[in-house]
Amino acid sequence: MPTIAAQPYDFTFPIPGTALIVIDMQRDFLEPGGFGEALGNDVSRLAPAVAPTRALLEAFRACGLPVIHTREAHRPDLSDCPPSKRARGRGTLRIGDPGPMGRILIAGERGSDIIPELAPLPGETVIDKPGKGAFHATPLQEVLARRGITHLVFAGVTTEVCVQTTMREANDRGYECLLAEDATASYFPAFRAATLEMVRAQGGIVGWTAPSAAVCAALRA
Ligand code: TIU
Repeated sequence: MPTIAAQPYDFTFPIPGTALIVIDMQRDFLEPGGFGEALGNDVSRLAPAVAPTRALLEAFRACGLPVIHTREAHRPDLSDCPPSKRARGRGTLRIGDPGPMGRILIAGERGSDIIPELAPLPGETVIDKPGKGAFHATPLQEVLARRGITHLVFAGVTTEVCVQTTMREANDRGYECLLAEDATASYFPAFRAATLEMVRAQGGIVGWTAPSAAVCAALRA
């Protein structure tokens, strides 16, 4: 089985049996005029994760391994958005409000699209999720079970919100999880760094971390 020089120790993964999961690389988080900016964030902070995520996509696709994309996106009638979530943040625009890229964080709107550089290919699974974690109220677990996936490599945004929540959900469900260090970003660089530390502390209590280049090299070998 291929092995990645990871922290806190080597990560060995099966082929097949490993999937890439790209969390919420949407206009709403990475481009001006979306949810991230409405919450008061500098969205340019997420840009460094794009090229490493693209490299991972290409490496997984080249090996014929599954790629799963998620989008944080609500139904147009907001029936899957708890009022508590909509009220939170007190942003200039709230979930469901019309913005420059359509309604904020609503499925089917332009802002909800995955950015063009990381667009899903036909046949790749795209999961819309109403929560921060990708397992909550979605078919993700069935999708992984059907494909015999036991190991997950994570990329996406933001590190300490949707990526970490999903990784913790996956860890509790028995998946072996690795977070690609440079393929994830936060509006708060210190939170990204802290999340990487938290994941791999205590002998990998949530999982492993490694640079995307190490993941790609293991896949090429
Ligand atoms: N606000 C923030 O950092 N993140 C989110 O609201 N969602 C995701 O992380 N995708």
